[in-house]
Amino acid sequence: MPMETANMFNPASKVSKISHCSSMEQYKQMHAKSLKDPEAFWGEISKEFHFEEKVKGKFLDYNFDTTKGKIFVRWLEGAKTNICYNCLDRHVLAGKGDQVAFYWEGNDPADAEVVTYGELLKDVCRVANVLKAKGVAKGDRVAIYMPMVKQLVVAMLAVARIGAVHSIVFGGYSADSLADRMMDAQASVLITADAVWRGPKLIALKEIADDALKLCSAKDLKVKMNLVVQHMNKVTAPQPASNGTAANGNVAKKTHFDDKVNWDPLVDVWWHEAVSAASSECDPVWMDTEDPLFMLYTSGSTGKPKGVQHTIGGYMLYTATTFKYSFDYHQGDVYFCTADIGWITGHSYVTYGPLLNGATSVLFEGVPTYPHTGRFWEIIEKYKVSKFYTAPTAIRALMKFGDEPVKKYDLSSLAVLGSVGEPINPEAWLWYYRVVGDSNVSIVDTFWQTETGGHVITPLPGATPCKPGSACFPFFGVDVALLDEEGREIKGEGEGYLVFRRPWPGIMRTVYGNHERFETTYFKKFSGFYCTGDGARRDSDGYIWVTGRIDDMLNVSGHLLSTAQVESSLVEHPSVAEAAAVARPHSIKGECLYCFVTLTEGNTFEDKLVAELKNKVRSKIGAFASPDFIQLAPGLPKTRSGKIMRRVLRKIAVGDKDFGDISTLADPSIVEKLFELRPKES
Ligand code: 6R9
Repeated sequence: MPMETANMFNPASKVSKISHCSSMEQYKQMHAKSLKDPEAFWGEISKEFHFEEKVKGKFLDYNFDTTKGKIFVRWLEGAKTNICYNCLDRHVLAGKGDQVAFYWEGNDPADAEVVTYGELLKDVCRVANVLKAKGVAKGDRVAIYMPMVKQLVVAMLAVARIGAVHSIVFGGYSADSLADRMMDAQASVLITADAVWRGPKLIALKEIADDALKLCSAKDLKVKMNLVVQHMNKVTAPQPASNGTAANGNVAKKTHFDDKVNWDPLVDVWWHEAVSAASSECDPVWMDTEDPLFMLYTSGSTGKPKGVQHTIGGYMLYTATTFKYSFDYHQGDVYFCTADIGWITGHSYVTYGPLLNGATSVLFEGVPTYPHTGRFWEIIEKYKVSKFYTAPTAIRALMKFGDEPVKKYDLSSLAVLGSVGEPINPEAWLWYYRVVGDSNVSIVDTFWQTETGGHVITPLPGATPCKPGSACFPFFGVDVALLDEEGREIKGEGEGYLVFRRPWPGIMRTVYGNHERFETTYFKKFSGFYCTGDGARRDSDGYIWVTGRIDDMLNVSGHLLSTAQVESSLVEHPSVAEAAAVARPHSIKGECLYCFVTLTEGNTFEDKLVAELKNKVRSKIGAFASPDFIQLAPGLPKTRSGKIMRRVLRKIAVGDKDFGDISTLADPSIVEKLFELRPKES
């Protein structure tokens, strides 16, 4: 293939004839216009949406420079809108009430449901009325802890409809994590479900939520209602195989759900009972564009998660526009994003972006390998999916089963394949392109963050010739710069801190309840720039290659964790005096956790302790954070000022003796000792 020798992949023929942006020329013009005249660029786009009142103040006002005062960003000042109205009513009023909004595909292939825009609107209004009747009003925070079911989308839109603020906590988080987030947000209502099957595993959401509510009430947070979706009676349970293991060979912890959830009549309310009694009409509350829409917690380098807060107007324009251009969305497409709504990708590209465009999507409850390793491909064939969006960790996990599970299905409907969550290695990129995409699709490697609201660096199908592993070029409105340690700009080729010089509409506005933390985390390091915390390289053709985090963050299967968060869970164990966590490359997860623990006097390092420590991290943070390796550390490599030299620990984790300069360590001899104590299986 000639394109391959040049290491450049031209935009696929499938989309190039019709794409919204069909050449690099057009991309460059649009990008230049978006920077030169943001008001004209986004003003034109905003005409597609309903604003109850027009902009009265400045279209864009901001300060990115901590030396000049408070950091702030305001778009569309004085305008009033409602994002739920724009996601639903606008399409229903335009006669699209019967169009499918979601094909819900259950954990078991036998479970499926279709939801139209019209039905979604009615359900949303009913739930909005239930919330209103409980006294939930504009600005109140509602926590949501749910599986990937349509009621999750309904819940978030109902909250937005009445001007309240949603705070969704991923269903894989532990009771502690849920309680921490609810307390930080001071949430007055929780919405959850009885339980869910994820692959062969049962996740008892209500039980976990009950534990979280106990923790909240011990700290004086009064939760008015726990609205519970009854889900388990509608779904097919995994069939245990005759040898007592569940269908795919993994032993399920529980293989049945006994229908009995604990019930506290003072707070617990069944969703189906409340909703069936509620009216299916509910006027939207017209909100200021800069009113908060939601907060979503993301790991912070000090350990305590940050409530990243997004506002309504800018987020609406940005998620809608990135969805339209990055996936080259057209009416008639069927779109499938595999991310859980509990993460930002699900917020922006399962719910808001697609619905704002009136798109038809697949909402998938399950996992890629259940009941078989071709499940994604089976779903793509079943619904004739044209745009597909997943994470490198899933691609790598599926790659290891070879091409055969992919080739079993007709994937000819695919035109755009997206990737998100971490840098995608060229090998996985090429497999995605060739095997899944039959060398006839556009791959979009979308770089962005919870904080950015939507894609900030991404190729555009039909326009951008791709290089495998590069996220390519900035999206409209995004002004990229690379800086060196001293804050000097690196022009042309080079590597440095990835920063943005000005706000795009979807950027976060604050850390909930802690504006100072927002300023210090993102703006203190380089005055006048938003700092992503990632490093990046610009090549001689101007392509951006994101190289990964340059702070103390770990990226496990595309989920960010901070070293501090993991370490503080470990030291909670009475046998642990001190701990240090680093990332070690992992063929499927991208990175996995490798932890070092120093024990308190009188304790011995044995398998039982290792198991307990792994469990500790699981129960404090969530199963996805479970460390792969834990090793004994008689001491940690610290500088004389007491800072742990993590680069040395990273070397030990991979068995590399090339430690570099360790002369600044208080006790350099500890490094050899640690190397010797590496666990055998590592
Ligand atoms: C959307 C999301 C953000 C961090 C980000 C970076 C990494 C995400 C990437 C990528 C390279 C990509 N990241 N997408 N790195 N290429 N296409 O993942 O948000 O969970 O906040 O994580 O993920 O390190 O800073 P979030």
